[in-house]
Amino acid sequence: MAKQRTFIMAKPDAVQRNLIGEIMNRFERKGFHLIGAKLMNVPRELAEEHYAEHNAKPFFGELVDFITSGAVFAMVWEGENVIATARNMMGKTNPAEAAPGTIRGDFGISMGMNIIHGSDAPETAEREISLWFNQADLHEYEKTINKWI
Ligand code: DAT
Ligand code: MG
Repeated sequence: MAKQRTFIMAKPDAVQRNLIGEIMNRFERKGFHLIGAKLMNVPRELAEEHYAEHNAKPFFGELVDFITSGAVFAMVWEGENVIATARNMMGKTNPAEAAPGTIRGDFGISMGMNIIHGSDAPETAEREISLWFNQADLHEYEKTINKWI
């Protein structure tokens, strides 16, 4: 399995509820490698571009309102099969259906306030990473534990 990178975002509800550390802790303990991270308020155009696949859906306006309603914490994580594994760690989109032990299952409130975003496929990850991060803000560095994970 090849090493991948994925875009993960702690949504405004996660930031407001002091869950940034909890989320990062789960990815760190799982053995993933942090490549970039930033706290930011999201410009409306960026939120619309990020969620462009949903722009014809009835919830699109609400979704963009929510993502721009407070600061988010954007991250890029690297590791073996990280894209699909992160989606499993997040749990189903609807927190009511997300299994206990997943991030959304443990902390999510509703379909809107579901704590976290994660890229859903390699092409999406590439698109989202370049949409949210400048190359200069992505950092390659070695950890000596790498040979174990
Ligand atoms: P995911 O975030 O699991 O990739 P998605 O891409 O289908 O899910 O939808 C993006 C976000 O839009 C999702 O995290 C929450 C919101 N959303 C999705 N379906 C919705 C719905 N039926 N009503 C309200 N919000 C919805
Ligand atoms: Mg999605």
